[in-house]
Amino acid sequence: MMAARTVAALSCLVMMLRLSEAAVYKVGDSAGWTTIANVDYKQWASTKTFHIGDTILFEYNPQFHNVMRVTHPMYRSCNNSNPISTFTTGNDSITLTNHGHHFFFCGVPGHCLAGQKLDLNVLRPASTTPLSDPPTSSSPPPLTTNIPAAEVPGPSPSLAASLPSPAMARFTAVVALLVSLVFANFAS
Ligand SMILES: [Cu+2]
Repeated sequence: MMAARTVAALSCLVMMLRLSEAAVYKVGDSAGWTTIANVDYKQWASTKTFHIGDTILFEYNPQFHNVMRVTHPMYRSCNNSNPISTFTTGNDSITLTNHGHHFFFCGVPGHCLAGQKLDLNVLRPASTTPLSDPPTSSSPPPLTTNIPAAEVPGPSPSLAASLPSPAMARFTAVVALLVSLVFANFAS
């Protein structure tokens, strides 16, 4: 009972930490990148808010599909003759590095026409997004992307030792929070 509450509190904390980091969106959610599930990728994209630094993940069987990034005219006409880039692993992570529309489709003949196409719009960085905010004294700056502190609940000593001081301060704050959480649970 107590353990379950602690676990719930910890997962809450991890989720809160992840909210401040770049998001990863699996295209099509559980259906993935496919033609058989009749996924409306336009609808899928419209339910998300994409920001620079977010990652989209295309999961599919590479025997049957691929991913091509294309221009808007190519997207509209399902023209696969000259893609900007092509991905074929079946597990393709693409980090969104610039704002505006990003056009993708499956380059296997007929699949784009069948609706396996994705147009997503990455929002222009606003002054309110944490990415462009200058660090303030009241809140520590967000962890840089090459430190996977939010991915592992208990960073190894070597990782902790290599953290720069702002990240170290944040790490210490998180540990303090964890300790207080555990104590709160045991006290109740
Ligand atoms: Cu396909």
